[in-house]
Amino acid sequence: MNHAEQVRHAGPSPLGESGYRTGLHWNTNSRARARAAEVIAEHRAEQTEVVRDAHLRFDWAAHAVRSPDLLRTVQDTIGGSVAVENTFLMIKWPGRDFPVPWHQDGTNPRMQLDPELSVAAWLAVTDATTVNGCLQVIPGSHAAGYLDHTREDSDAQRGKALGVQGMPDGPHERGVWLPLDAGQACLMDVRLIHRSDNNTTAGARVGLNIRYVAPGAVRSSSPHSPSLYPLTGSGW
Ligand SMILES: O=C(O)CCC(=O)C(=O)O
Repeated sequence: MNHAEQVRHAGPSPLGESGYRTGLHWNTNSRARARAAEVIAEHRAEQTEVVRDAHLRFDWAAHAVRSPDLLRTVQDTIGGSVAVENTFLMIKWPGRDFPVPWHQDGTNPRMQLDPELSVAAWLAVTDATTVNGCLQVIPGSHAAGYLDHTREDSDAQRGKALGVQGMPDGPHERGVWLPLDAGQACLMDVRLIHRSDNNTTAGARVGLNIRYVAPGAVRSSSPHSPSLYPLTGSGW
């Protein structure tokens, strides 16, 4: 997929005017915290910030992507046939400089997701607060469609998303914080502009990022299209 083949996809969101939904649960608070403690213990020595393919590596994450409240809402949003296109854990360690710039989950130089047929989820494994790096979103920002992003650089190798061009490095006047307790989740339109800040607390913050797709959602430049992990329905 070269630049000319990218589609802007401006327009309304299957998640309504705001382009996101909160109030979802993927686990109980205490079980989520127990999973977070395991993740933190495993990765503390290396201070790993991004753990890819969490749903293939951890049983708890494989269960999380199918958690009933979340999956039902995903199906209501993009239809009954749902697969996981991508997951990763993001760990923000105390004292590390690791802000995630304003970005959109549904586009990168290698692929683009159809926003009618895909949705992004962010699951709080620890509590996520305004001081440890919870998400900030710009409500309604999906409506302008996919925007130009900065070029890939060393940050991308580190696992960080590419930033939307022209956005500030920090908070935005229209930005809304989305603090979540461990065990809670939110869904976002894949065009919704969002970021997360540094963790300024003494404890690690852990979040599980998921991209869900329906059949036909992925446009890819790679001869090896992403391998999907079907959860429900047919057409895969
Ligand atoms: O986990 C985070 O802090 C945000 C990650 C995120 O939005 C992303 O990398 O797509």
